[in-house]
Amino acid sequence: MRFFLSFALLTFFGGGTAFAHPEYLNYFKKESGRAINCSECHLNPEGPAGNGPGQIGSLNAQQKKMLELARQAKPGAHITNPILNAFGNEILNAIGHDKLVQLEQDPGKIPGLLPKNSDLDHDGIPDYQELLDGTNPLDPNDGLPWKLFIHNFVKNWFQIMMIFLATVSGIFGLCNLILWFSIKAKKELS
Ligand SMILES: [Ca+2]
Repeated sequence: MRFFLSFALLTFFGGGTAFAHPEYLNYFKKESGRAINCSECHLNPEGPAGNGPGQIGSLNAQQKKMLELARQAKPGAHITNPILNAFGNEILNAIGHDKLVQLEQDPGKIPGLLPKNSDLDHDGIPDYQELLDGTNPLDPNDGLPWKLFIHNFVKNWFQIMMIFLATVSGIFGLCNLILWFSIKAKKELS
């Protein structure tokens, strides 16, 4: 499972200097016990520094303006940072740039500041919880197995119940058919 917090490169959050901020990454890596990489929050799995797709060096003039606006994001903003993915932007807009930079020293507060009902990949596990779990909030197939099981069971309980009833009915019918053949055979022999 790929993970996360490319927070390692919330570079951009730091005010424009392209260097890594390992505090976020180290915190959630330790808390979840899972491997984490930049693609959790950034468009490029290598993070923001570089000239590849989704990295600062590849931004055009308009995207650079968006990046500047993102550096001024306040809590509740609706800004798209061109180097962040949907989850990275969710964090930025929920917390705001300045507060997020402050939380570099206390990353454990970040999940509590995210929307409680946001589930970007619709897998039934809220984004903030996936952050804590070390799973990818943008991948519906990446989640703690038992949480995904519960979500899918609740979501598909009617179909599961119908399959169960059909199976039980089929077995019951087959048993009675065998019994009928057995009785008939005994009568013919006697
Ligand atoms: Ca989710």
